[in-house]
Amino acid sequence: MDIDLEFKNIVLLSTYNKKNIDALANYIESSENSFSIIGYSNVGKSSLIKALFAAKGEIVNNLVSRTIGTTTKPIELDFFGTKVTDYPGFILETSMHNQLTQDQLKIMLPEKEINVVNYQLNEGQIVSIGDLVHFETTKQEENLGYQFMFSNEAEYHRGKKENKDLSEFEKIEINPLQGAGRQDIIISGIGIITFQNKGQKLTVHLPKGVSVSVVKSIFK
Ligand SMILES: Nc1nc2c(ncn2[C@@H]2O[C@H](COP(=O)(O)OP(=O)(O)O)[C@@H](O)[C@H]2O)c(=O)[nH]1
Ligand SMILES: [Mg+2]
Repeated sequence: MDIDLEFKNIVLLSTYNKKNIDALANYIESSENSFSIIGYSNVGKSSLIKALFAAKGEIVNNLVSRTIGTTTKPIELDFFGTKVTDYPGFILETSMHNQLTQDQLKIMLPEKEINVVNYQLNEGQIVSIGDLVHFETTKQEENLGYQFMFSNEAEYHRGKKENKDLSEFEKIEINPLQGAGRQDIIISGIGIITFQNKGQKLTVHLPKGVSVSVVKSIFK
């Protein structure tokens, strides 16, 4: 589905740090329009609505949860005379989210700012994250480090590839962007692995159907 949307008035918000929440609450309250809160699952749509009400001294319960799919149908709310609708989130078909049990989601969806985990990897070694993502590289001339950004609760293991049964997983060869430089491997819905492109071959093994993309690193 193609939707021709134009962005106007982009405002950065933080529900937890209360950044710009009061201003948005005032804007919505005094507007003649109605408002739809839309976006991917678990990005904080319902929390935002809760914070907007809180900014006006009202408590709304039962909107927010860590589990995906809490908001299952649009919920229309009356924000002091303005209609505000909380929508269910979108989940990409190829997101890891679709593969995880509720218990795994609790571990793999970050609650806090992520601590970057650094590993040097030699050929024949594999780094596994939460037994969901398995990452390996071929021999490289320099000793390169790889940075892993996943939930702080995720368990990491580094071990020999031959000790690992990867038959249940789909093997994906990473195609780096042309040229050297720092690049990010984005594993849909769950995390990022950052690397320096030195011509080494990189492979990830993922549950079947999860997509991977490579972008110029968004990190400095
Ligand atoms: N760190 C952080 N977590 C947030 C923030 N807003 C929401 N969350 C958490 O993200 C999870 C999903 O929030 P929710 O509002 O239900 O997302 P929704 O699926 O988009 O409606 C919950 O565990 C929230 O506590 C925020 O500003 N900062
Ligand atoms: Mg919600």
